[in-house]
Amino acid sequence: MAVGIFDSGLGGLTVWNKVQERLPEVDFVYLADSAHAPYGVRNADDIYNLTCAAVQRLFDAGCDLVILACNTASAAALRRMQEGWIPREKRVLGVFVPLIEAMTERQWGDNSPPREVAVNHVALFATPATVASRAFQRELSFRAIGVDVEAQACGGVVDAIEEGDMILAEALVRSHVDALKRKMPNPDAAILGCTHYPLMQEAFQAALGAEVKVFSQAELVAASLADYLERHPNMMGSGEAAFLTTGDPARVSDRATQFLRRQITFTAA
Ligand code: DGN
Repeated sequence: MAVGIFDSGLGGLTVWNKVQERLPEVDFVYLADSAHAPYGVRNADDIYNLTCAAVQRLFDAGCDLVILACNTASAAALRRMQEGWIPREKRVLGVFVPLIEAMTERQWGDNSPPREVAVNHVALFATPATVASRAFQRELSFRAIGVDVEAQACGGVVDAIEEGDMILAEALVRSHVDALKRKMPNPDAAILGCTHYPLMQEAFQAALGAEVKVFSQAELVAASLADYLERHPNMMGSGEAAFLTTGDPARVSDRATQFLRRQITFTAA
């Protein structure tokens, strides 16, 4: 049994990289829907249909558990998928829960009333679709009070990363942080609400200033999945990973190898 990891492109590799460091004996199948990336500028129906098709592909590859390592899909599609699309014997998890658990310092199953948390002024950086969904603010409001969230839709950053143009990606990060600071001059925490953004974490931290605590999902999701798999030891395998893409495997392999600084070979999905 393998764990499926899905993203519209390469961003989910930041999650896979941390997860396999923590769980070297788990088998993974990674699927990048590169032919349809970026999802962040698509409408909710489109994102839902593409995400269902990708997750079905991972079910067909033998995955009983799939991580949507994509905030855009988690925000726009996961709830709807959970309302009846997911077969009873399969599990699909998103990337919001570990982030909100870390920010609010409380477990997901803790259904006590919302309460004050350590951070008050939070900058959220995400794709236009994730920002438009307001899913993060909705989930947070069930658990925390007194948190002012200012969201910045970071148009262009995912495309620049997928193109391997890190100079453009850095310039865009700086301009999105400036735009955020015009709305919220002194955030005390920032959320990198897109799995591509850990690749730009230094640029975000530099533009925000060292005093801003940056929450990045890769490690949080890895810790949460490790916790889940420790409770489900039947999912341990022999540490193999397969990488599938709906795009051009040679091109996607080149980019992935460049990002993770290790050989990653994609084949056609
Ligand atoms: N990595 C995806 C996310 O976390 O939202 C980016 C989605 C996209 O295609 N823009």
